[in-house]
Amino acid sequence: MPTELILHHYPTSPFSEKIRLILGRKKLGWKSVHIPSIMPKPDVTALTGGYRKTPVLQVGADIYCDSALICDVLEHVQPEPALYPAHLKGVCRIFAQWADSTLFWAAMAYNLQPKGAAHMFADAPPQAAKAFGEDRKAMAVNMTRLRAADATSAYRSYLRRIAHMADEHDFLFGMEPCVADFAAYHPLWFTRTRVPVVADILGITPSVLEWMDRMHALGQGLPEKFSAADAVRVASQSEPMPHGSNLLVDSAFQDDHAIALGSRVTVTPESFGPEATEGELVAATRTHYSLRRTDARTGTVHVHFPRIGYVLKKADTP
Ligand SMILES: N[C@@H](CCC(=O)N[C@@H](CS)C(=O)NCC(=O)O)C(=O)O
Repeated sequence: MPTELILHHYPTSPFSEKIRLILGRKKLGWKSVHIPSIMPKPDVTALTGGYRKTPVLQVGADIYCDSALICDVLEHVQPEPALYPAHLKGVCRIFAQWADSTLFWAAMAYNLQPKGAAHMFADAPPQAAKAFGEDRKAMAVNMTRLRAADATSAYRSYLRRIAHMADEHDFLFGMEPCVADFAAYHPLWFTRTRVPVVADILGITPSVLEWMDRMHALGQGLPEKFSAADAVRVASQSEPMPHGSNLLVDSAFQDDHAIALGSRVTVTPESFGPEATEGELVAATRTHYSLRRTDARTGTVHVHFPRIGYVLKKADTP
């Protein structure tokens, strides 16, 4: 059974930074495949069947989409130290979901204000900024875009709230980091490292900066360079893990959509990124969906999505 963790990511991706630090916290070895930050991404979509967001975790012929689901997989692979400590189980997931959505989009609208965006692309050819802007515009479905001034107000308030937590203990909910810390860290990391010209906003909350230093010190585990071609080869030479014994926590069927297992379905992100993945529904559990699909390059793979944040439909329904 394959156990090698292959992370498809790129260095400047915030959600990837969340996962890289969790790999560090859990002291895991992993294969690092750098992927493009804009479309086209032919190797990624050969594995996922359409999903194009970053990061994606591959284990053999099993493809795990979305950092929230990747957290579940890593907790299963290496339970200690825990991302979801028993006494924080509910609150840390709820906080992480807020951080990955509300905090993330306020921070990104702040980060990408004209001064930040100009800095990001200062050394790149002019067409790079244009291509990036067009790519992200095409992804922006079902999204509320904050204006820079409103984003600044929200981001500042959120930083103060996080500071109230960081003032109390080393990490947000106590002396050890949990999933909430990793989710809150990555948008702030982007501000600090990618757009230092607007990072003065972090200076109003010194305890947040100290907490960020502690997060950074967790490291990134043991990455080893790997090529996209090798990753595709690993998928083609592996069988998907049997349902019920893969790296996900649950396997009981939960039918909220009146869609039977074995149906042809699509799974699409609720917002940001309209690309759908189509396949045969092989699992729909309390926490996730799994689709079986076959690609000329990868052979048969199982592509897994979290239930929350994704739309499940019968294929060929509008
Ligand atoms: N809910 C997703 C969000 C992922 C996401 O939005 N990632 C950004 C980069 S950090 C992205 O996909 N940007 C476009 C791209 O990389 O193609 C997750 O938690 O993984």
